[in-house]
Amino acid sequence: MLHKQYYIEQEKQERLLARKNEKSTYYNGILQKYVYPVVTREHIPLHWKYDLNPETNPYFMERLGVNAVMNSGAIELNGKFYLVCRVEGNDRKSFFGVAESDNGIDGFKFWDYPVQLPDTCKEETNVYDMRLTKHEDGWIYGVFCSESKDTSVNDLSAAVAAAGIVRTKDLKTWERLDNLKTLRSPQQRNVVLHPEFVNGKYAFYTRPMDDFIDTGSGGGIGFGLCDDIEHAVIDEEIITSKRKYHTITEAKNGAGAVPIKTDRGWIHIAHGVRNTAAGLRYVLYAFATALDDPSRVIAEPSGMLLGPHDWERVGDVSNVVFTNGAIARENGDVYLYYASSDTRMHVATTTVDRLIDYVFNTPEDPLRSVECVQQRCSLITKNLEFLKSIQ
Ligand code: M1P
Repeated sequence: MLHKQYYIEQEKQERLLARKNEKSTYYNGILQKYVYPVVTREHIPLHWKYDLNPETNPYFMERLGVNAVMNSGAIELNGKFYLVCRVEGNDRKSFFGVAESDNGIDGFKFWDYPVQLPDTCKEETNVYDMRLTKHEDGWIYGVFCSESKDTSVNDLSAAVAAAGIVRTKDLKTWERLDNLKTLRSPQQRNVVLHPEFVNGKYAFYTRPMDDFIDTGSGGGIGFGLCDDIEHAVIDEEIITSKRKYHTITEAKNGAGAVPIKTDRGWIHIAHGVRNTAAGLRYVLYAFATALDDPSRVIAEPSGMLLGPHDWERVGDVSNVVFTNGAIARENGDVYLYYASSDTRMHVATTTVDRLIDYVFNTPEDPLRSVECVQQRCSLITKNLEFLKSIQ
C-alpha cells in the first residue's frame, strides 16, 4: 500500500512527461525556441526523492530532494536522444542522470538510477557539466568538472576545478580515467574533447584559469593536444576564441557543445560572460574553426547567439544561459540543449545550413560604437535601396 499522495504526484509527473512541446513565437531566423523546458526537477523520478514505504515515511516527505536539473551533455544513439543531465540535490552536490527521449524535444524520462561514477578520486567533492564526445577511436567520452576543496589556503570556500574524464559505450558502464593535467594552468573548467584526432593526438578545448571563479590571466578558450587519453597531460595550451574587452566574453568564456563538423569548418557553440551591476550575465555565442586546424578561428560573428529571455532570466543563478550539449543529426538538423539560470533545461532547434549561414555571414564585432553604427547604417542603406528597387 502506497501513500495517497504518491498517486497524486505520480499522475502530475505522468502528465508532465506526456505534454507535447510547442514551438515558441520567438523568432530570429537562427534558432527555434520551444515553450516548455525539456527537463526540470519535476522530471526527477519520485523514487529518487521519496521513501515510498509509508511505514518509514508516514508523511510522504521528500527525503532526498532535488533542487535543479541543468547543464547537460547530449548525444544521439541508435536514433534516440540522451541527455546526461547535471542533477543538483538539495544538498548542493551535483551528479549525473541520463534522460531519454524519442524525439529530442519532449518526453524526456530519466533512467531508474543516476550514473554511479567509479570513486577513484577521493578528494573530489562535486561533479558537474559533462560534455559527451563520440570519438573516432570508438569510445564515448564524458569530460566534466571535478571540484575539490583547496586545502592549500586557509579559506573555507576555496576550491580547485579540474577536468574529470570517463568513457563508456552505452552510457551505463563508465570507466574513469585520470583527470586531465594541464601543466601551465592551475585550474580547468569547461573542457571539451574534440571528436577527431589532430596530428594523431587527442585534442582538448580547455579554459585556463588562475582561480576557481576568475580566469585571471586565462585569455579565453584554450586548445591543447595529448598523447595518452588514459593519463591525459597537456603541456602547451594555445588560445582559440579570445576574451575581448567590451564584448560578451569580457569576463570569461568557455567551450560548450562538442564542435559540429561542417563543409566550411568546425562550428562551436560556447558561452560568454560579462559583468553587470546585477552580477555576471552568461550568453551563448558561436564561432568557426578551420577543418585542418580546429584551433584556428576562421569566423566569429558579433555578439550573442542566444541570451536569457523572459522567465529564462530567473532562477537559482539568474541571467544565465549555458550549454554543454548539442546533437547534430545526419539529416542536418541540430538540437541545441541549454540550461537557463542554472535551474532547468531547454532545447532550441536549427540546422547545420542555418548555423553555417549565421557564423559566416553575420558581421564581426568592430569593437567600437562608432563602427557599429556604420555597420548598421550600411545594412539600413542596403535595405532601403532594395525596398525601393522592388516597388
Ligand atoms: O553559474 C553559471 C555557470 O558558471 C560556471 O561557468 P564558468 O566556469 O564559465 O563561470 C559553471 O560552473 C556552470 O556550471 C554554471 O552554469
